[in-house]
Amino acid sequence: MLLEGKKGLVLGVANKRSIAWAIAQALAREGAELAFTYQGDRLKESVEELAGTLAQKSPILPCDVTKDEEIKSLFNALGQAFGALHVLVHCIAFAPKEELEGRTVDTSRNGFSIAQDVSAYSLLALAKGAEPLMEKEGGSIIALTYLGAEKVVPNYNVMGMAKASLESGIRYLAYDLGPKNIRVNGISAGPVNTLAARGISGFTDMLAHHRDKAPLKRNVEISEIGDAALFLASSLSSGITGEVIHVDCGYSIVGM
Ligand code: NAD
Ligand code: IMJ
Repeated sequence: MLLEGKKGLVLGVANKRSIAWAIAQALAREGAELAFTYQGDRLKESVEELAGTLAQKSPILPCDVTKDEEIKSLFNALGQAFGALHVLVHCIAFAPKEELEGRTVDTSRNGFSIAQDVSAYSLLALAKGAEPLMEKEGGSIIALTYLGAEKVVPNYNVMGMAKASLESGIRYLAYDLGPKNIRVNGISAGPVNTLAARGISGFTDMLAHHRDKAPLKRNVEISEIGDAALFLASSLSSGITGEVIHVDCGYSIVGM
């Protein structure tokens, strides 16, 4: 039991296909006690139903990351329910749909701002909220990112810039929070067929391309992302902070 006695917060569960849910299952398997957030009433029931399948009863709290007051009440409620926090998992990204097609040069100021706010600034705001609960016993913050931060991926567009900002944020947070024994790392996952991916035109072709080019000649399993998050959450990774680990069957190392 790698996470026996540890308390974690998982943000970004929408349904059973969510990467956040695969990570929650891996953490729970190793004994972590988990709390969940949902974005808006529309997703409340779905998160309650999934969390209900875990052995322990989980606090389930609303959190739209664009709302300062929801982040504040989240950590107030978590402080009362948990006392200390050891793990925070950020699986949140959003850009307006029209920005994820066509040319990046056509990105609107508002689309850029929303992508950065939801997908990158939110990590800073959540880390600040978690800090008083995490500094008690040390902790691990984990955020999900994508190759589009480093290389041009057609249609990823403004989300690529948001993920570049998120990855830089991981390093600056690691620097600030390291003295408090709070580690901050990222997982750069290969493409997975989730809600956030399914709407994208040509996604099935992208999965096939990824599978053919990746050294392991297959796509990543969602449980492999869960296991990597478990590693980063546990003391097995105690010397690692400010790092982004690729869990992509090796795709990102290939030049041609
Ligand atoms: P998903 O749709 O299941 O999860 C995205 C989550 O973001 C949803 O739960 C949604 O409610 C949440 N969200 C969006 N706006 C929010 C807001 N304002 N406040 C709070 N929550 C908000 O899809 P997913 O693929 O599991 O995405 C999780 C993370 O993984 C994202 O950061 C995504 O960029 C990243 N990622 C996904 C892939 C992929 O191929 N699916 C690959 C690499 C990285
Ligand atoms: C998303 C767009 C374009 C190409 C893409 C993706 N590829 C992958 C994704 C190749 C793997 C999925 N991904 C890594 C994401 O981070 C998705 C974020 C996202 C998805 C949507 C769809 C619905 C919507 N807004 C979104 N905002 C962010 O309206």
